[in-house]
Amino acid sequence: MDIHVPKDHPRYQSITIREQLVDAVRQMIVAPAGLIAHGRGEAFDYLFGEQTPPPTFSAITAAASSLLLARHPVLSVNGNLAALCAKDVVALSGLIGAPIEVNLFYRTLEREQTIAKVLHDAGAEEVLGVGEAASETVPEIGSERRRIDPRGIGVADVVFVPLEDGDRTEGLIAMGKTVITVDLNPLSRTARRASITIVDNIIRVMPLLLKEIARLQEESKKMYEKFLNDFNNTENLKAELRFIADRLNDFSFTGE
Ligand code: PTJ
Repeated sequence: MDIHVPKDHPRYQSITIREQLVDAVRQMIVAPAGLIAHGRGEAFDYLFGEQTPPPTFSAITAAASSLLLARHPVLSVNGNLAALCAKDVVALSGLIGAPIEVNLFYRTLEREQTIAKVLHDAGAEEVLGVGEAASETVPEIGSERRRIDPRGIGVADVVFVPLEDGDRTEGLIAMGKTVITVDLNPLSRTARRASITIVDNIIRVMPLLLKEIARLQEESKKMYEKFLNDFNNTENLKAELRFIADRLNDFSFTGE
């Protein structure tokens, strides 16, 4: 179904993104549950005023530093990320020399291949994790998401896994990997267990992260280490929650 949304509609971007995801479900890029996940994200985005919350900028700096310091950074891509940000994922991969790996919660070979095609069409030369290539497993995970590619997440020291589920975050952390996630929900298990959680909409995060990495490339390794040492994920999540609480408190007095 083609719907026409006027560009000056106050919810133009949000409606356009929804339509993009609905269309991606039809193409089997996004899992049906991906729409529910997106709706949950949208609810939190409302609480943040649909803008990058101030505490998130230090998480982006820490994430950029961690990716620049990594020996084997890997970008893990699921259906939602492929549907929303394929071009930016490919740009990030090129900027830091990180392989891209498809890793799905609702894993079928057909979806893996379809998502790999989306990434190839966006400019990716190689996409790991498809079919038999994902021959290793993350211990202690029951779902199909335990499968990883030995050339990708298997050897990674730092894994960028936006919109992730809690089990795999814990599994990757238990394997000794640094986990960078993006999650609009600062209360999720992923947000709390990850090494670095960027609390914001992935749509806004990718351009900000690309810009921050380009800026930091001028800096020294010592500076990256300093930015990382200065960052504390738990404290950052508390600051995100205080930001929401203050906003709601203001609304509760002014009503607007
Ligand atoms: O493509 P697959 O098969 O790997 O499945 C992907 C989903 C997202 C369906 C799967 O990983 C899943 O069920 O994830 P969860 O456990 O629902 O977690 C997704 C998290 O992403 C939730 O905490 C949402 O708040 C968050 N989220 C959703 N959309 C966005 C988001 N965070 C940032 N930006 C978004 N656009």
